[in-house]
Amino acid sequence: MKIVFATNNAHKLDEVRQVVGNSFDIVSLRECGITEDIPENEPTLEGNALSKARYIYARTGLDCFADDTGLEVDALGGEPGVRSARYATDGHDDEANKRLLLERLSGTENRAAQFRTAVALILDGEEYLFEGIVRGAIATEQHGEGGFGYDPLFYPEGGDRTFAQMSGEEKNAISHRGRAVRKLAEFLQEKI
Ligand code: ITT
Repeated sequence: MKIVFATNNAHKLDEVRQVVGNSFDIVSLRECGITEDIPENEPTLEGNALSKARYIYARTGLDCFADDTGLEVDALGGEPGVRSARYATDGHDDEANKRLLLERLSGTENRAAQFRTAVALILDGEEYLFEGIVRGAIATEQHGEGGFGYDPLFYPEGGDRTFAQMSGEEKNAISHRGRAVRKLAEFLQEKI
C-alpha cells in the first residue's frame, strides 16, 4: 500500500519509515513533486495535522497522513506546544528555540514536560486522528548529537539519556511519534 506522508521534515520521514518498516510504502512530498511549505495556522496540534493532510489530499487525491508535534512544558502552562517550531522566531530556528526554552526555565525546579504528536490520516476521503505522548523532563543544557529539534534537551521518563543520545530505534521505541505512528500502522493493517 502506498501512502503520502505530508511533511517537509526529513527527520520525521526517516523516523516514520523506520517504524513502519516494509509494511507500507511511505511516499515523500518530494517524490510527489510538492516543494512548497504547507500552511499550519491552526490553534491545536490536531487542527494543524488535519490541515496539512487536507492540503496534500486536495493537491494529490492520494491517501495521506500528517504529523504535528509539540513540546508541552508543565511549568510554562503547556508552552511552546503548537508553537514549538516558531517559539523564538517566525522561522524554524532550532538553536534559538532551545536557547529560549532554557532561558524561560532558568531557575525553575519543575522541569516536567511531554512531547505530543497528533497524526491525521485521510484514507478513502475519511479523516482519522491518532495521538502519541511521552512524558519526561527538560535538561539544563544540551546533551547528544542525534535526533533533531528539541531532542538534546529532552530526557524521556525513567531514562538518564536525552533523545539526542539515543539511536533512532531507541527513540522510536518510546517516543511520541513512535507511539502515534504504531497506532496508525495498526489501523492501516486492519483496513487493508
Ligand atoms: P512538518 O510540519 O513539515 O511536518 P515541522 O518541522 O514544521 O515539519 P512540527 O511543526 O510538527 O514539524 O514541529 C514542531 C517543532 O517541534 C519543530 O521545531 C521541530 O523541530 C520540533 N519537533 C518535532 N518533533 C520532534 C521530535 O521528535 N524531537 C524533537 N523536536 C521535535
